[in-house]
Amino acid sequence: MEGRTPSMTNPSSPARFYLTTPIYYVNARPHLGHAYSTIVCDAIARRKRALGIETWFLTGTDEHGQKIERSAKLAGRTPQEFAAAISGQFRSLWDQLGLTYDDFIRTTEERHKRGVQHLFATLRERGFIYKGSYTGQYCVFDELYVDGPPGTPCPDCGRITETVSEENYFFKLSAFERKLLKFYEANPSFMGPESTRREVISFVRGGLKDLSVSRTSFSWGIPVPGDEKHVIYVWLDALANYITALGYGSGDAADQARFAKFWPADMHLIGKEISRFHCVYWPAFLIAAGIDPPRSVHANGWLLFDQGKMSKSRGNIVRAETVHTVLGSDALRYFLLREIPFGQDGNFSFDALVQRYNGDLANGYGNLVSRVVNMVHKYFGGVVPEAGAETRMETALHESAQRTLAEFVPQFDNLNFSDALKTLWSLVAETDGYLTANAPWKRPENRSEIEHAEHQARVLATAAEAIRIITALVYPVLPDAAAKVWRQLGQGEIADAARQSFLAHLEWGGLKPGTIFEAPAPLFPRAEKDAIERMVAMEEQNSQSVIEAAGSVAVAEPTEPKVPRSAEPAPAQEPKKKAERKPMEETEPTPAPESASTSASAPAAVGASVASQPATASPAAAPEAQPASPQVITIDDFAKVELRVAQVLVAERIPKADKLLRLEVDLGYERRQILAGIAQYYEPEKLIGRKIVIVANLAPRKMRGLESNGMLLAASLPPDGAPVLAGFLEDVPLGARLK
Ligand code: ME8
Repeated sequence: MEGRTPSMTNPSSPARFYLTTPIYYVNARPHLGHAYSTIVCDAIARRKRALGIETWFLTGTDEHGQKIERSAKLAGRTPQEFAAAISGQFRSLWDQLGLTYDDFIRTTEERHKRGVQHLFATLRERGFIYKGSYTGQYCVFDELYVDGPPGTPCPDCGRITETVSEENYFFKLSAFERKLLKFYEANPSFMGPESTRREVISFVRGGLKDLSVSRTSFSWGIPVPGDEKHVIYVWLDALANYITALGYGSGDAADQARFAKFWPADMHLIGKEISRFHCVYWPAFLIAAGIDPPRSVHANGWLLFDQGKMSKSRGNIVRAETVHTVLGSDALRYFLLREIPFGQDGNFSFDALVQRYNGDLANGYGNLVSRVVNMVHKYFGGVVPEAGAETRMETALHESAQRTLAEFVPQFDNLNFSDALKTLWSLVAETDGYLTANAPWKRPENRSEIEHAEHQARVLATAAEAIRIITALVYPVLPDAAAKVWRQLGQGEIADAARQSFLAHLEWGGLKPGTIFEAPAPLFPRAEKDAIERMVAMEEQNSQSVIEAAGSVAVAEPTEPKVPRSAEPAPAQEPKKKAERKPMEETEPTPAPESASTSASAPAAVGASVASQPATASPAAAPEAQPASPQVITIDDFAKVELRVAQVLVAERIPKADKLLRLEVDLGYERRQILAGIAQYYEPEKLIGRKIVIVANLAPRKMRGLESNGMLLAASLPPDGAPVLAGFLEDVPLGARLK
């Protein structure tokens, strides 16, 4: 099935749509950055399905490689256990947020392993993989080969690279330089945004070297078929998920049919930092294997928090669960899509989130729906009246709705979500203005009762129709709220409408007279000032908890309480940029808005902080038995021990001392020598660049004529006390004190 000749063209197929998120590393739990990419895909998938396009939306987790192997070791778990726990957290978060992925692939699954080995074997058979040797620098964090001498920092993350020297398999990437440039030229919409396109093209123009696609220095990966001491390079393994999930490499007829139907992918949505892998390596692998490249790769910008990319290693993360609990997942979706022009970096702050929520959702769309549904109930017993002939004002609103439709569709479909929502909210504002200008709740003295009833019918039926259009268009972004409004408008289940491709037939006039409205129900209870405080407190409390609830994987967290700075100070008053709220006309029957902080679904306020706890491992993670009668020390005794983070700069064996290594470590404020009895367990070159924990105030000692100024911290594993050095999942500054 993969033997088709690559067409090198970019035809779009309207009948089906295959889109994917990156598969996320399981070295750390999910945060808002991961949620962002997955939410964008969910919004696209929902719209495509509601247009009647057969859609396949894939997400999953990337579970192999040295980084995962090390994280698992630090947590005292096997890589399998560790990966399963974190992968489960991703999946359950996506379910909690109501994301409608069609498949969730884990790279540790058999179907994936089989497909990757098939791909590797195909590339080898076709002459694109050969054996050679590699000595050079490697960044374990980014799983990236880096040019330069030992000690070169990784160009992506700045961490010191490790020197690897291995016999490896190589992929002939150098053969693809011209082919790729021609491919990009022939397919101008292959990658976006423009900045990504320029960056990728200039990278390829700079020359492509053959790529090492196997490793022998660790084993947590997929073995090279027929040469099992090699594991396949984690990026070749990971990228292949997009085809193995469709059944590539399987002999099964149903799998083959699915692959033939959905490949090539219409869109790989990724974060901008992994464009090179997706726009250079991936199409090269595919073309080499005789498979069509994907139709497009689109990079989202970074979600920033505290001025930096939100990431576990910086420790500046916010969890999607927090926003979901306090404001609901629609609020999060709306904020991310409206606030950040797709493709650009954008700031996240609780303050901005609550402003958007109150301004656009509670006071905007939510208030408009509530006004109209209430008045249809009050004046027409909940039955949509006959609108009658349009006046100039109805024609204006009707034409605006048609203009909105015409503008929204290309904006959304070109991933310009922010402008699409801005366009739609102009119609929200216009409908609101139309209602206020026509004041159906007020009968002027010169208008008869019959005339007034006609006026009310025309205005309310027209406003309700505008709401129906708005709701249909916003459904991919606000699926929960749209479902509620659809019911209130007497349209039934929006999921059924989506299955019947309602977005393909959306036009003015669909709300029929005689339709029976359901009872009004609150959509977006106004967020009170404590909503921000609660979210900040939830994050603060979470950053201090040491045990991951979902997988009971022990992950040491920073011991300093982390209050996200940009959310500070939690405003004591209403958010500054409060959106205009229309004065409530005396007789307008709009119910008083509820407050988000008092809504039934919101939990009680969480305490602002919990006492700082020393990092402990779960029982399962502590392989050594507890001492029988632990000696108790006071906090003052503990405070005497100065534990600090240091980085290994030099590591070498000491002649005639087979257990000792001589290390030079950097504490940020000073460099010092330490002798450590770990030579039988650690290769010195593998320690260079590694961050460790040392006892910094230990009296100097002389060993073998050399002075040792400190001691390393390591777990001691039974039966023979093998040391495992203490380290961090997050990036921590040198010299940081452990308390
Ligand atoms: O790179 N802002 O996995 P990963 C926006 N396993 N998006 C963000 C983000 C942020 N602050 N943080 C993360 C990997 N993301 C590889 C991918 S694919 C074959 C293999 C999103 O866990 C963004 O989509 O580091 C980014 O590309 C992805 O998460 C990286 O996830």
